[in-house]
Amino acid sequence: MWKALDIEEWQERRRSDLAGVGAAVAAIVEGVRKDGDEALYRFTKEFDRIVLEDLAVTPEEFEGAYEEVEDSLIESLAEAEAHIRRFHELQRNRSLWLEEVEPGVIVGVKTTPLDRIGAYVPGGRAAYPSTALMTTVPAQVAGVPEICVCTPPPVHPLTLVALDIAGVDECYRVGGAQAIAAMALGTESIDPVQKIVGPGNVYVTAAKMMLREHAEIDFPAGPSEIGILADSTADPAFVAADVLAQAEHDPHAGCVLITTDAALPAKVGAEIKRQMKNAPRRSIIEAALGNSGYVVAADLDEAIAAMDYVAPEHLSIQVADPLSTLNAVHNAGSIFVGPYTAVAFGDYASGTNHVLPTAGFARVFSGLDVHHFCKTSSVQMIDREGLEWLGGVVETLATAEGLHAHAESVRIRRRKKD
Ligand code: HSO
Ligand code: ZN
Repeated sequence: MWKALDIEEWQERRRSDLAGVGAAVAAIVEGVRKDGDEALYRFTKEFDRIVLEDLAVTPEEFEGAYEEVEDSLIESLAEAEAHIRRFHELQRNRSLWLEEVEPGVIVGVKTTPLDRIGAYVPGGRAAYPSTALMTTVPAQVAGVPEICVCTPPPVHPLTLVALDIAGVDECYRVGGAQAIAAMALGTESIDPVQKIVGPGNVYVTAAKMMLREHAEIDFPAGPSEIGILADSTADPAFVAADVLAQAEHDPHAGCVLITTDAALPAKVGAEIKRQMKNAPRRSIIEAALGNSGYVVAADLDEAIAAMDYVAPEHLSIQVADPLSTLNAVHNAGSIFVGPYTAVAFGDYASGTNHVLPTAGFARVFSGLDVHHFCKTSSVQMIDREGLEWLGGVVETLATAEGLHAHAESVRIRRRKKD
């Protein structure tokens, strides 16, 4: 189970899982396009084995959810929400900045939130109130006025409490590829959104990628992964605990340990065995360990290069000098520095976002943040002085491109007497 890995093969496999569900997802998308709400009821019956009475969660259900959740849990959710809000507020751009870069030439950027976004909150195997917070709080901090949430039935009261704490009241009980299709294309009950964010299984991720011409997406965020960089100073019990915490998410989760210590993998393997004995989610863990293993590198540079190739969703650094390793790595969705920084802190409560690119996509995408919910417009403002300062350059370049009217649009202004 816990074995030496060929990381190229490993990565190849994570990508091909997505391609394998393309035809099934296309049929679901077509169903929603054709039949709207009726298709959502039909697919929910077929896939979730639930006969729905209606799609939208009512205000009474939001209110009633509090009665089913313990007070201490509500407090923990509220505290996590506050930390997530604080971290994301730190990312917010000024809504407008302008700077005079030459006399009479002012440039700047105006940031505007999107009008309506969709957040996918997984359900099924477990309730994910933490993901409800991670997807909606940054959108709120960005100033998005309409936030639409889809989550598979039965909707857990904890998810509703989390949404309520975040200040979101539009939620539909629909999951899977059909939820993504509904948010991208719109149905009788669900208005279409401009962008869809949030993690999901391979069906959800494939649907997001397929519907990009209708709604922009954050990035592929599929089954969870961890990469651990460790040397001989790492505690095998901590490493094993992080592996198991990732493995319990999903049978498709994947864990890679890359180490400079040839003796470490066996110690971690023994710890995994010991710690998983009484794990409640043992069968999921066992399946995920089938997609997991280790690589022994000659030195730390080689280990870092291999981890950059993996570009893991979560990177845990458990080496003697973790800050210099942090400096040296390039590709990871979220980075956990030092032996005490369990990935679970970022999953729930440090305030960083846990919606992150998987399957090597951290090479090109960043994790979810406030910027995903905004767009920017560049701004320029030229006065008479700037017209003289820069007008000649524009005229010369426009003439060189043979674009007479461009040059003239500047010349006509320069000729004008005040
Ligand atoms: N590790 C998951 C997030 C999560 N963990 C939710 C616990 N709950 C993907 O980053
Ligand atoms: Zn997790």
